[in-house]
Amino acid sequence: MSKSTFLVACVGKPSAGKSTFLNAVTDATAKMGNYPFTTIEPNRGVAYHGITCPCARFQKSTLCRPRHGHCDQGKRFVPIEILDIAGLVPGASQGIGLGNQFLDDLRHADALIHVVDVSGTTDAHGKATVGYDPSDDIDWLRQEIHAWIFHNLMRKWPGTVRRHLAIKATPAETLQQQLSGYGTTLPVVISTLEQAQLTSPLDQWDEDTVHRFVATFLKVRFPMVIALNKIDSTAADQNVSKLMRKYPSEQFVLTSALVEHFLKTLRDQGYIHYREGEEDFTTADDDPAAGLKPLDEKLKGRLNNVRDLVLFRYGSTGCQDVLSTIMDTLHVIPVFPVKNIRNFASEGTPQTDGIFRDCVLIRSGITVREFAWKMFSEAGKLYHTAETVGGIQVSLLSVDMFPGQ
Ligand SMILES: Nc1nc2c(ncn2[C@@H]2O[C@H](COP(=O)(O)OP(=O)(O)OP(=O)(O)O)[C@@H](O)[C@H]2O)c(=O)[nH]1
Ligand SMILES: [Mg+2]
Repeated sequence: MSKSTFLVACVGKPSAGKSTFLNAVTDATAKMGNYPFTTIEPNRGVAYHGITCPCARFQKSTLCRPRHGHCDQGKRFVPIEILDIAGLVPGASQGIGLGNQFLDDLRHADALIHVVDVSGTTDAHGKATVGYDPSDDIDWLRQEIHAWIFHNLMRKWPGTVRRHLAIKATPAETLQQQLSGYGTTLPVVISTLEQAQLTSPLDQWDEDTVHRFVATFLKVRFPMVIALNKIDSTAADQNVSKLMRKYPSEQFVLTSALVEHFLKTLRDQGYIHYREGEEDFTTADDDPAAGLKPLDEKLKGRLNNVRDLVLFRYGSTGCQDVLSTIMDTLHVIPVFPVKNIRNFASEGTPQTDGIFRDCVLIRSGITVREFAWKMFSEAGKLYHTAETVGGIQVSLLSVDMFPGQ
């Protein structure tokens, strides 16, 4: 995947279902297991976000040839990279469990999915139990990510402040430099300072001020959607209501990663017709002419349970909804960088090689400079060699520039 691919990382305690979720929404085949720390090395997979491609409105669909993903007559499927990391436990930022090196895997994520096990069958360390109340999991996980960033900042704080005073930098410039390892740009730091209402000089900041900064930075830099997973289990309803009452302003999506993965597997084996995110599937019994393999009694029973416990009750397995919720709440927009604004060809390739070859998903409100930074070597160059149209330097071609798109 290129550096500019939108990256979403799954976080959560061991056995919450992060790897199952990854396998459910991508073609990855990550190891899944009902014991803690099944995943040690991060797993990656590619999911697709469906958007309208501008090739359709210019009646040029036959020329559209995406470099990544694909375009089906104007319906474009843009790749999103999903990262699944090792489970985090309380104290992870201080090295407990498998330690804090795994937090480093999150540094370049554009957004996080916190996979929470609402079945109550695994404790905070991912060990099998009964009747566990998951309502504290959201707080402690956020605290661990907070502590990881806070400690990284505080370790170098005296030196940071000395240098800050010596070179007379602005607080935003100094903090951006300290946070550059998290792919942080100056506008992100400025926005964090504004939202946290921090105006005092950096050399007057105490630990509480740094905590306030980090808490806001976390929200701005690593926005999070929470997948309440294992809704197919018996205690799920009760725990879901508890969590929703406790956190009325969080973005929750109810999921059964296991069911989504199961349905995709049966589809690939020719037992059912099923499309990701749909509210039902078709079996040979439902439609004898569909060319599907017959089901034995055991499979029929399992599929009946899937309908009763998940699909009829919740409308879908929720896994695709997690991705669309991220795209909606972050106001992610597609941008199509082109070399030539008249024929939509790309840098370095003639129009005969196809048009609208690149599509980058970005959070709306991003500046051209930030975008060029995000694309770095690939589009940084495009940005500098952009066309002049009617006396105006046009750096980017974005769907936002097409009214009615
Ligand atoms: N009932 C049910 N079980 C699930 C669901 N998702 C995952 N599981 C089960 O939960 C267990 C843990 O799943 P994994 O995907 O390996 O969990 P993980 O979060 O990646 O765990 P670590 O790699 O140890 O951090 C497995 O036995 C899965 O089958 C679900 O939606 N419903
Ligand atoms: Mg795993």
